[in-house]
Amino acid sequence: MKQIVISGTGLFTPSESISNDELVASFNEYGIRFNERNAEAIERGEIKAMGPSNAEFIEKASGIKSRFVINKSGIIDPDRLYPVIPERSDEEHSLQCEMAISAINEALRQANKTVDDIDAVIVACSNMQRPYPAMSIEIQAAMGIKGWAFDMNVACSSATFGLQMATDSIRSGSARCVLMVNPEICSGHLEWRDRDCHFIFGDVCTAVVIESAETCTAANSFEIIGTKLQTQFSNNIRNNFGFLNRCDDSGVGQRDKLFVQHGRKVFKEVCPMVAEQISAHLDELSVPVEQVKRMWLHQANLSMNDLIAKRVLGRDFTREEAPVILDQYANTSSAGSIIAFHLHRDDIKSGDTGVICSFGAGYSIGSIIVRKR
Ligand code: CO8
Repeated sequence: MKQIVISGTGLFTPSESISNDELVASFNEYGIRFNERNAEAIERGEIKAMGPSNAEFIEKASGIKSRFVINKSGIIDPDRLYPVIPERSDEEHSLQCEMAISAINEALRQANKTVDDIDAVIVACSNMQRPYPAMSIEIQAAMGIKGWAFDMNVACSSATFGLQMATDSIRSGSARCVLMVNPEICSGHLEWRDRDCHFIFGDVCTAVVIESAETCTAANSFEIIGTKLQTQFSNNIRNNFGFLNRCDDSGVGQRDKLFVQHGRKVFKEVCPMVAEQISAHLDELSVPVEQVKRMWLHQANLSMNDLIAKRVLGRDFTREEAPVILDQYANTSSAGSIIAFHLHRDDIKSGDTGVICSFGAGYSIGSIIVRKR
């Protein structure tokens, strides 16, 4: 079977970051103003008073200390609490395209490739900023790439599902070298006025070059020795925003049109599924767990990752074995495990094995077992 490799990765990080203290200060000010404005209705029991958020709770419950965002001023404006992102003309690059170009250029440099070597672009992320034309086709045109492109969405698991699509395409001969890109603008579909989730997400873009080992000239590359995907329907992470919204006026602008989750249930149900999938995947590939030197896990919650890593490895582990980026980046949906892989792989030795794994809404789980060449 054709050997497929990851030969480069790239990361675009927005210039603005919000600490938990800053986030909580503006949220609490919004809450005070909300409660004052609605004092009578709250008194009558018609509206629920907003409770305060707490920076200590956030770090303890999630491990998140800060998040990068495309626009900070709108999110921390206590009269607003959501980003200001001006619309652009159809002649300008869209925001997702702009983020992607920056990440792609770094990934191409690492892979020692030019745009002429690429013949497919997959944009895989939680939300496209428009339905069509596909974001991937705009990015393809902006980069001057020939061939084909398409968008796909499997929420937080989009990148690992995208990696399998890229691997399958190269193996079947429909592409030689694929760019898989994850431009996540989570700040646009997060309810920053809900204390249960206002701290969870950040914005970022990652890009990965996938190609056949025969064409690879990168200084460092990882062979993809196996990909495994799993989905199981759940309403515990849901967003009802969509093009049918305007067809029922009563639902427009309601809370369910942004990210909603039952965090505790997600935690309880998803952790065992993820650990079982990784263990089963290693077994299928006859890779003893002792050979796993690193787990680049989806970055949603520190306790979740610690639980999964401990279950898979069957022992206590060091931070180097399951690196954390969510402290600085928060949950960046599909990009999280790729950021971890991008930032924490230079010390991996030739022959060492690792696992890239994502999990999230759907439910969806993707594991990619890789070996340093
Ligand atoms: N400050 C103070 N108190 C708070 C806050 C806050 N900010 N938030 C909640 N509380 C309160 C709650 O109201 C609750 O109070 P009470 O007991 O009186 O009801 C108490 O603290 C405990 O709340 P929780 O039970 O919710 O707290 P947890 O310990 O469970 O922590 C977490 C909450 C961090 C959300 C945790 O449950 C978690 O991380 N779960 C897993 C989440 C996860 O992995 N989700 C994946 C979703 S991402 C995905 O799939 C992609 C979707 C697409 C991207 C969307 C982009 C926007």
